[in-house]
Amino acid sequence: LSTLADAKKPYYVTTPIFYPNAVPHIGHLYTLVLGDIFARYQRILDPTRPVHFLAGTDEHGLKIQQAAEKAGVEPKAFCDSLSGKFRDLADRARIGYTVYMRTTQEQHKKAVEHVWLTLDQKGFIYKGQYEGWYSITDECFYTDAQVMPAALPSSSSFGGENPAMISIETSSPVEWTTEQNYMFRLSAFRKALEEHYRAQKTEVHPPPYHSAVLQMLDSASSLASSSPDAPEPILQDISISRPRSRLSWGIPVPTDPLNHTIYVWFDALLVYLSGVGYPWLPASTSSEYSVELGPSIPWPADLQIIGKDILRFHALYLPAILMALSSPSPPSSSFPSPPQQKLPLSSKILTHAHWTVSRQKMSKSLGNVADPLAAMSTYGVDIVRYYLATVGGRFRDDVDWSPEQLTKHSKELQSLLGNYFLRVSSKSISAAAQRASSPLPTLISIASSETVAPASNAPETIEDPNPNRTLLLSARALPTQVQKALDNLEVGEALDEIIALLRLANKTVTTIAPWSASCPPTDVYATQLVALETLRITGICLQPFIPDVAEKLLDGLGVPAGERDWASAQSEVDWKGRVVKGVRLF
Ligand code: ME8
Repeated sequence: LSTLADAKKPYYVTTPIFYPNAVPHIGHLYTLVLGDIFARYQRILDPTRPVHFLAGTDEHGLKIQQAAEKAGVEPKAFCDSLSGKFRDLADRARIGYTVYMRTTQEQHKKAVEHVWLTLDQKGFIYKGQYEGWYSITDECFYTDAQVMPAALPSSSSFGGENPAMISIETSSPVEWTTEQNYMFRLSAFRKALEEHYRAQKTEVHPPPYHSAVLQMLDSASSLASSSPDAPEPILQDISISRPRSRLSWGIPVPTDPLNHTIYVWFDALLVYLSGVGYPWLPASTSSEYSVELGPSIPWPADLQIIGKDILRFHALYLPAILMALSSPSPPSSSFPSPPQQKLPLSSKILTHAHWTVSRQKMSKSLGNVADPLAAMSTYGVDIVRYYLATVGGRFRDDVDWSPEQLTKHSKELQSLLGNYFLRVSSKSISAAAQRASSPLPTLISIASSETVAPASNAPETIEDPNPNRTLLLSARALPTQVQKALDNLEVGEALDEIIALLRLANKTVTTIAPWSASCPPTDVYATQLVALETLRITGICLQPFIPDVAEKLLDGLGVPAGERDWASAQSEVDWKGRVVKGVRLF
């Protein structure tokens, strides 16, 4: 059995590594919660499959260098303090990451150097002149078409001949920059990337973002082919270093350490590999080798979760770097043959929209942020997690942060789940159920009990003749529905299924009214049994989303630790002899 389990490729989910240039806000917690939902879900879906979950901080680059300068602190000390705050936030929110990587760690730097040297040997890096509009906030270059003059009052001293420019997409200020940089041959991979995405080998979800990626490959090509001497469409090469005079806070280019620093995004994207042990080198150091990714290596990522702001980096740049690392050396290469290692691309990229404040993107640089620690203290960790997951689990549209909505969702969950648990496990109901005479109903007998088919001319509002049976069958269908939604990366839909079941459960108990003196004890017994079974299944399914509350619920129901996985939610249990203790969940 253990060899079988060992043979499974671990499940690997990643979140972006955040810039520790300021304290984290709700947007960061949101992405972490999404990562945690999938990590927890996989752990209970298949407890024999190891799960790796990477989070961390992205600590190099101009943005951090400038923020540290402004604070009057050495960059490393600056990052130590702020990276700790991101980690504390993750811990407070019960984010079950397995690796928290900081790009200032030696293990990461070594991996980045290894990639640089390998790509250099393979001929994918060259030195060139680079010009463009650089945004320090976004840490990237923009083309002329991607920037516009900032709307400034006409009296502004920035107006006139040289208006300040901003990125059209992010509104971040940009400045014209001309540099001698090391370049990466991104253009060499346009066709391969296009084929890869057309064949859906990596699925970018939701689908509009998959189309957006294909469009980036297209528009990049049309942009380039508009130039008369471009013989065929290309995706423009990218600059992957900065002169040391401008950027000293970063990993030095291994072949030119005194003059150039590696571009922060080239460095950062490799964290997904360095975090799980890349480079996976064989013991022998011969220059010609081939390393198979063994079953214990988590790469490739099964799921990468990102905000829509960083799609290009994850959908184009990282895949191109992986393709370059996996490709053979060009025949003309005068270097000894560098390592051959096939590095597949990630399976799925979940791209989410943004949390806004008054419809403007919440951002560290703008400072218009909601504080996740304050929110969790006010409302509770699981209530905030639930709100982020249910409202933010649709991914397609930006969502405005709203304490009113948060309160509304919180009340609904407390009522549908918390009050329901207290109601159906109350002393009076338990006492009435004890008076039921044998033969006692069982889940099997309830599930197979007859329902009287309504007459074909019956009005549609006819009462369900067997509401307990209906509820039990709906509860049994829940794990499959939630699984389907989560496998499709539809977090909001998964929660919709759970809430719909809880609504039905509440309606059922209200209809039957087991607390009324006229309800026969056998019906009280059956109602309580079905309610507890509904709560057991719901509790198991809720674990990925609200782990503390789900734990309290399952503890209260007396569900043993070994029976909280997905398969247990789908199998029958015998409630006889179980001790249920109704507890406050919120
Ligand atoms: O981009 N709404 O770091 P970053 C939702 N270091 N999510 C948000 C958000 C918002 N308003 N604001 C931020 C970087 N996020 C790079 C990443 S990865 C190799 C390097 C989340 O600190 C969202 O996931 O700017 C977004 O993609 C990420 O934080 C950007 O964080």
